[in-house]
Amino acid sequence: MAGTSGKTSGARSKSAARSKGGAAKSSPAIVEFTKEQELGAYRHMLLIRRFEEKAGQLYGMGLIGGFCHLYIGQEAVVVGMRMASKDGDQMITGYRDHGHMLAMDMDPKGVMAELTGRRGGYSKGKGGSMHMFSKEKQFYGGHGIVGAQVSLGTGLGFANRYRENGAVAMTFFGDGASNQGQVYESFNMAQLWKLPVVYVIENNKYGMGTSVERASATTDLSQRGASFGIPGEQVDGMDVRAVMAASEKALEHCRSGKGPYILEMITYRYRGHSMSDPAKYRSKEEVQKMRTEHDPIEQVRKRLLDNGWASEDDLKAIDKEVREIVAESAEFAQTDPEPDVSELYTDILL
Ligand SMILES: Cc1ncc(C[n+]2csc(CCOP(=O)(O)OP(=O)(O)O)c2C)c(N)n1
Ligand SMILES: [Mg+2]
Repeated sequence: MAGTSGKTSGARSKSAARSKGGAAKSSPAIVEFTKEQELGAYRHMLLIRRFEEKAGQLYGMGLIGGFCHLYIGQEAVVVGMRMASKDGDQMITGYRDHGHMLAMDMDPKGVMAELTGRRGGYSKGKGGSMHMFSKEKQFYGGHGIVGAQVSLGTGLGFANRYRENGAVAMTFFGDGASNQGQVYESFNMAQLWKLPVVYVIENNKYGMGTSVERASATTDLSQRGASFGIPGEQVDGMDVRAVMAASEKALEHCRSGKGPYILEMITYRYRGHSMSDPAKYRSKEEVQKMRTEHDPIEQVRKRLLDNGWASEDDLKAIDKEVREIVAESAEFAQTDPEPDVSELYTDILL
């Protein structure tokens, strides 16, 4: 799905991004998608959602050990970004990472098998949910330490600049992570050396059980690079078209040698922080309102139906196809053998 592009329409700029601060930016307009783009985005977001629902089920059945952070609700962010990116661009993120792997076309079987700790998993069943990588697909993890991936992503950008390979490092982190010290050390270096890094802040409104308002002295996270002169924008992260429009602009900025760019994606996670979350910090009504009024997949589904680009039956067929892929991955994740005991001493630093 990389390399696709849509036609830009100025008419719908209201719900798209806004920008201010150091380097003045005009509001990017929403990209009106073609039929193929709508269908592609729909299928990819649905794959992530169904995969995550299945992972949640397997966790409930006791088949997944350790941590498991689901991405449900945030699908448009990673899919829109991926649609704007080119092959060769890298992606790195934190622990809420399954959606990012699927967006980078990693094999759902390998991801699910890693969750259940099986041999065929991306880290041979020894890494689990937060620690998967694929050099082939340009996915660099999967990191459990909040904010750690920001300096690593900046390093990817440094390598791109050094090698002059034209690639951009898409570095994702959360609203909570945006208050970590190494984020600002990275910003300084990235702007000083004009590194090709898009910093994607996924503002899902909470860091574990703490809202952005309670944790952050300033809540417009897109402006966190202002003191370094890094431009930034807030984007409707529930609308895949807005995400793609802003991402295209940010990626182009980086690719043309102007240095890093910040995109704050305003999004929402429907599930708990991890699988063990009492959810006392928000009301059921708040979650329900986001689901019914802003769901990223429903928005595309409605446009497909309204434009006559797909019938209910067509959409059911896509759902069936996606469910089959997910079922196959779950089957593999339960039948593939666990790693051999001898693997206890491999792939580790002693
Ligand atoms: C350095 C560090 N501090 C604290 C934690 C515990 N912790 C795990 S996730 C998290 C919240 C991060 O929230 P955010 O960056 O908004 O990401 P989200 O979970 O919302 O995707 C915290 C504090 C950690 N893993 N690493
Ligand atoms: Mg958060």
